[in-house]
Amino acid sequence: MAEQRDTICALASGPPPSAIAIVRISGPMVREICESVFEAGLPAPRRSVFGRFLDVSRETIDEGLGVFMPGPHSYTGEDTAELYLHGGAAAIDHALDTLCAFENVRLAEPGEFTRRAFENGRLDLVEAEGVADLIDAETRAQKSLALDQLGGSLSQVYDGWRAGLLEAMALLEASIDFPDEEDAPDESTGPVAGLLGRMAAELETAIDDDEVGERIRDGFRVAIIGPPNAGKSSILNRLARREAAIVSDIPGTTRDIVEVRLKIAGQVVWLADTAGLREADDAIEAEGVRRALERAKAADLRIQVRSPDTSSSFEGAGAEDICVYNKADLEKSEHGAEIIVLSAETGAGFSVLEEALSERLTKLSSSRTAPLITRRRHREALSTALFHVKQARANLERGFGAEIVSEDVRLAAQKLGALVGRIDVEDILGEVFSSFCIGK
Ligand SMILES: Nc1nc2c(ncn2[C@@H]2O[C@H](COP(=O)(O)OP(=O)(O)OP(=O)(O)O)[C@@H](O)[C@H]2O)c(=O)[nH]1
Ligand SMILES: [Mg+2]
Repeated sequence: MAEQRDTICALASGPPPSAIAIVRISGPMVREICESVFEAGLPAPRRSVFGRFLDVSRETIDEGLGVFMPGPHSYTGEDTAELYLHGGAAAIDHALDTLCAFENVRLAEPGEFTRRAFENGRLDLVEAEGVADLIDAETRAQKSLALDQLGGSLSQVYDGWRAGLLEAMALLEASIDFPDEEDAPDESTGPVAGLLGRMAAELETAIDDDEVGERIRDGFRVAIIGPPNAGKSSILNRLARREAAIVSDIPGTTRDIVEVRLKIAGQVVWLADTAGLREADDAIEAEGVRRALERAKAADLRIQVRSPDTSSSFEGAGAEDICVYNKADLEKSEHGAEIIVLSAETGAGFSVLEEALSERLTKLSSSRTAPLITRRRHREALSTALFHVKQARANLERGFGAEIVSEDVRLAAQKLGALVGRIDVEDILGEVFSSFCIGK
């Protein structure tokens, strides 16, 4: 007989003290535990019952609601129970000590409940990542992206591509099985070429997405850039509403990149202050300038700053950059409508700058429609799959045999399968679930 699986338990709600604490249990011992710990015995499935929770010596742990959810229709797919206690440390400890005293019961590892849900087919790997993202979500945009992913819309797209590749493989197999029939290869490679062409185009479109999904999940990168002393650090501080960067009248004050995390237009934004751009004499400043240029290049959006003590030309600014002319309190000057005139000293013009930032971020975040790629793991798997699809197409065009063509199609399908967690997943499971919190 197979060894009995451990039953796991954990505090599933936030750290104490809290109004209510939820202790969660999953595994084969759940029925026995409920019969013993719930004073009124095992409750009817999925009905919450109020009563006392008792330890082995029949001492009261606490009173509260208890729920029993039999597998396979539970979160983990196993028998599961939840105890709603008062959220104090003593009650929680007493409950967990009591549970762990049962045979084969132990505290859960991080993400272990969701890992069991995956292993029992309740969630695929991409949906499980959606659970983690939903717990981490701070903005509505992140939440709706995570809910989409948890609901399976991303998995459906990936599975759809995999199905197309399996179809191509079946067609190729057919041509291997009938090598003598003159017309068999043509009959099958025609549709295969079409299928692979469509697949390559779809994968390419998905990958070439300006990484909008990752930006919504991890934050958009905005860089403040311009010559020394223009007031870049002062602008960062005012937008961040705190003195995050050092401000001084000495040109070349900022060397390292100073980054603050903000929420603008419902999006997470990493706003970076950078070293003033000039031909630097000393090596440290030169390194600062190099980093500034690198960050500006990697940014999703740039704020170009000029002021009366710098050249007023916005030469080098891109069409998408926000151009601001700072220190307007010092000098009245005429500028085109596309330039935002402001003063980091008085705060004048900042509402216009914040409005412009909101508008650009809204445009960036809505430039693609769901489902969006949300993680590097997905992007890498899709890129590898695309590589193999292209390789298969090329081999087909060169007139290579179906066995050779089919090998690349198989590798592409395998990559998509592993992405969703259908095959060959052991090595990535640890990576996916280790970032979860205990009790999830
Ligand atoms: N009058 C006035 N002074 C400003 C304004 N913004 C910044 N300053 C001053 O200009 C000087 C330079 O400001 P910083 O914010 O350090 O400029 P920076 O662009 O970060 O300079 P570097 O880090 O050297 O590249 C400081 O003395 C600020 O107090 C403004 O709007 N009006
Ligand atoms: Mg500075």
